[in-house]
Order: sequence, then structure tokens, then C-alpha cells
Amino acid sequence: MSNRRKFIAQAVLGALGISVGRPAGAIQPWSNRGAKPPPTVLSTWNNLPANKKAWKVIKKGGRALDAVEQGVRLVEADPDDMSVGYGGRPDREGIVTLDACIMDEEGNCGSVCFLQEIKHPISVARLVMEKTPHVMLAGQGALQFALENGFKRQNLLTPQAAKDWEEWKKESHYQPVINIENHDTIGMLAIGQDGHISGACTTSGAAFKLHGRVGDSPIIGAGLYVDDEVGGAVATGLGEAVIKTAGSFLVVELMRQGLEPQAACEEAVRRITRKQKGFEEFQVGFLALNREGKVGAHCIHPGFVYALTREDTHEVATASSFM
Ligand code: SD4
Repeated sequence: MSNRRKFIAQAVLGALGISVGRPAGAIQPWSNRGAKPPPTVLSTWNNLPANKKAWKVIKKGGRALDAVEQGVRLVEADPDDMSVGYGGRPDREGIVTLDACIMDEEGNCGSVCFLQEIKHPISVARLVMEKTPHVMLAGQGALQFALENGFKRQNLLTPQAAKDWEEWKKESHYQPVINIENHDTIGMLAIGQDGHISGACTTSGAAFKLHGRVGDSPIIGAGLYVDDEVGGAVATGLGEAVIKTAGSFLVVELMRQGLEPQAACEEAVRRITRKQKGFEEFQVGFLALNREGKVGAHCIHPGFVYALTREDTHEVATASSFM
């Protein structure tokens, strides 16, 4: 096509509002720009010990993927964290069911949902990614896969979680609580010394949910999304609301279009508050980390905190909120 014809064609497309090529302001992969992002660990809620665990891996020059897996495993094993792994609150039948997913810098991902009796769903999710042609295994099949791969079956219902369930049964009223405690589902993003990003997300889901309910946390694009060219995002809060807006994918795609991580999180929250009725009664929070190492954090209701670890920073900070 001659230059003149190309120019006219582009002008026509422009007049129609159709952009040609990379969108204006879209982020370039750091490898094209030469500046590596700073090694970083970012996670939902007050999870500094998990960040420290992940940071150890990063400091040694390990993969971001190993860092996020190791980091969230700490929370999965903690009986005092009642929203994740061992010690998580059960569903309304008194059964602990777990959801988790993981995604690496090449876009590989693995996930398990409705998994029972296995303490570390994140490691099962990683094996799904690495050992199978699939992305997601559910329930009995996920359990079978875990057992075949050496995971041990164990009772995940702690006395405290059983007590909370007994208490809940007196009224049997399911009401998503806004900020349950100062720790909750853990979503973690990390950038390694090599500049590459990975993420993980793991939860026991909404307390006293219907048996069989699966939330956003094991769904790639809802609870977690990573694109090494752009950055990553994780979500916490009411999973149904996050799924309806493909929350983490939305945040990453907004960053791809040129939004800063903070603006991307704000727009994703705005999308929920504009389109979903009843947001006054539920919480959703997003974290984002882009390829320059910039961080965003925003939620519907005040009270969502996150942990940020870097060479010179090790802090819990409060996310801005819509309300
Ligand atoms: C879920 N998103 O299963 C999870 C729960 C959560 O803060 O993140 N709570 O809906």
C-alpha cells in the first residue's frame, strides 16, 4: 500500500475510533526498555511473615514462582488464619473446601478448586500446571491427583473452626462479612531479581458457603492474573463480585492500556460499584504490580490492608477505598 493510501486508511480508522497497532500509552515490556523492575513481594492483608518467606527466595536469586508458592504455603499451614488452608472456616456442612491458583511469567497456570483434606492446595495447583495438560482440577479429581502425587490426606477442620461453625449453625444465616479480620485470602505477586513476575492465590473461600461453592480465588483472571509484559493483579473479598467483572484480568488489561496500577485498581472497583447492586454490603479489594514495580491498591470499603516488601521497604499499608 502506498504511504498516501496507508495514511488515508489510518485516518479513516482513526475517525471511526479504531486505533491501529499498540494502544496509546500502552506499557512496553521492561526487556524492551532495558530497565529492570525492583525485586518485590506484594500480598493481600497483613501477611508480612508470608512476604518474608517469599523474600528469602527472591534474595537468593530464586524464581518469583517459587517465592509466591513458598510465601502462601506459610499461610495455608497457619491454623490461626481462618480464611486459608488448614484452620479455614468450613462450608455450611462443616467441610473445609479449598481453592487456589498460580501463574508464572510465561503465562503458564494451574488451579484447584473445591479441594478437601489437603493442606497445601497451592502446591497441588502448581503440579497441575507443571505435570498435566490442564489448567484446573476440581473436587474429587483434584484430591485423587494430589494423593497420586504424594500429598497426604488430613483433617483440616480445627477445633476453633468447628466451634465457629457450631455457633453459626444456631442461626444459619449466610452473610458475607466485609472485613472479616486483619488477615484473609492471600493473593501474592512477586518480581524476582531477573525482573520476571509470578502470582499465587489461595483461600478456604467464604465461610459457611453452600457445599460446592467455588469463588474467584482459583479462577485465572478473577482472583489472579499475571502477564509478564504488563504486570499482575490479585483480588480479595466477595468472590462472586470479582468473577462477575473478571477482576484481576480487568486490572491487568487496564494497565496494558496505559493506566497506572493505582488507577487500574480504582477503575476495576468502580466497575463493580457501577454495575453490581448491593456493593454497600460487601467488600472487594484489588492489588496490582506493574512491570516498573509500581503498586496499586484499592477496595470498596475502608479496611483492606496489604503487605509490601522490597530491599528497603517492609511494611503493611492501607489501601484507598471507594466508600
Ligand atoms: C472467595 N475471594 O472465596 C474469596 C474470599 C476472600 O477475602 O477473598 N475473602 O470469595
